[in-house]
Amino acid sequence: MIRRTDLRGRADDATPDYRAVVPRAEFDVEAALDVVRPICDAVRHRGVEAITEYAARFDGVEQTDIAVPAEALRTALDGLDPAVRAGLEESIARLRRTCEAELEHDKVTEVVPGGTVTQRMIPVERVGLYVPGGIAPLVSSVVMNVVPAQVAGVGSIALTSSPQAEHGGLPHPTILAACALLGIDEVYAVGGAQAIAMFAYGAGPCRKVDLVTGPGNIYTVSAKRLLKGVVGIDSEAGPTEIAILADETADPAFVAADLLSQAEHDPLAASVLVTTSEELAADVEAELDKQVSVTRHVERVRTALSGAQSGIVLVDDLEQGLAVVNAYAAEHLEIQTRDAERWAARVVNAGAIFVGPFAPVSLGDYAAGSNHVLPTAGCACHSGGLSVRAFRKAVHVISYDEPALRGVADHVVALAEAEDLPGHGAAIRVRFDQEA
Ligand code: HSO
Ligand code: ZN
Repeated sequence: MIRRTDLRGRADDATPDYRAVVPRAEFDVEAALDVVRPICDAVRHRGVEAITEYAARFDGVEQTDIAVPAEALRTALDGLDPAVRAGLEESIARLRRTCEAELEHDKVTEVVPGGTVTQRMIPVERVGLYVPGGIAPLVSSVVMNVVPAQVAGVGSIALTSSPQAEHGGLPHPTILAACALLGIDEVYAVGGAQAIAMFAYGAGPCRKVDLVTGPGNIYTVSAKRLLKGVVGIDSEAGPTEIAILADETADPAFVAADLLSQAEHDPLAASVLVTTSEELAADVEAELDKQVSVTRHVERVRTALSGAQSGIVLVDDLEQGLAVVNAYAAEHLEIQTRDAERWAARVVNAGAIFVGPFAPVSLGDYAAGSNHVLPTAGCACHSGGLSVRAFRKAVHVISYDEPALRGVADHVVALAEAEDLPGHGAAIRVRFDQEA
């Protein structure tokens, strides 16, 4: 069911290009741009009218209003299963703790006497949060988006999720209940690329936002790429990925269950095991067969595991394994090896790192206190996951008195001359020439 790649003996290649050989999804965001561009243009020019046309076409719902009424949010919370409510409350409390601890405070640096630069952390004023509702109603993504935005101090938070025909054209009731639990009252029943365009341009009752965050499918990821600049975006979070670096000490049942857990998201999900142990590889394959046969979303899981984006990669040793997982830059990376902490400390590219046999990705998906909105498709090379930082801007406030400016005036003038921008130098001189 899952393909194998054997990289043993390749570590001595001059500069092994593991990026080219690790399994990778054929997830062509650029190609999807052609689909997404007319949708975004239509929402820009025709607003709600275009959004409701797409809801009819893609979601099979006839909408009269895209805003979710307050009554529906209240009813959803009243009807929420108590066990799910308790789970959400625990998840919210844990994530809030981490977010509060990570809040950066303003930093004042006295560069010279009388000259200070303050890094002021200013919350983004208005954000639009996207919560996928298509394949599965990702209620936990409500928590992962809303909590950091709230802790960051964002004043205006709007949330959207796709309308569901079986729920009267509203998003899934558990998603609505989570919004109500978190005090979010501006909620829209809009999904896909049209939701990102609604946030970027504003449409009907939804005012334009400054920043859009949240995971999504190829169309929402593509719309985010297209509209970046019109609106701020977090990292591109597309179909999920798990990589596991394991040696012979790993438990094959744990490894297989974790690979399966992310394959369950999407036929395009990627599950990759990088291991030094041929025996573990064989045991994991056997476990996968066993576990897949009794899993609920068997077709989706099989498609994901047998796709080109998934696989078992055999390596000579953990040193080579580390090079492979760093090249892959997985959204989620588990380390199930001897001395797991030590290997984890040397990982440089991963959206989130899960250390040891008792920190599975599923824990992070719901209730570790970490965020599950993470960079995919190799974006972990340059970006981290969603956090309070994403919802704030670090703005420098510059304050110099006269002696402090005088002290650096000649340097500024010299640099301005070097750039052939004498007006810059003059703006310094004018302050002192008047004295002469
Ligand atoms: N693993 C997904 C998040 C998720 N899992 C939501 C379950 N619900 C991407 O990190
Ligand atoms: Zn998940």
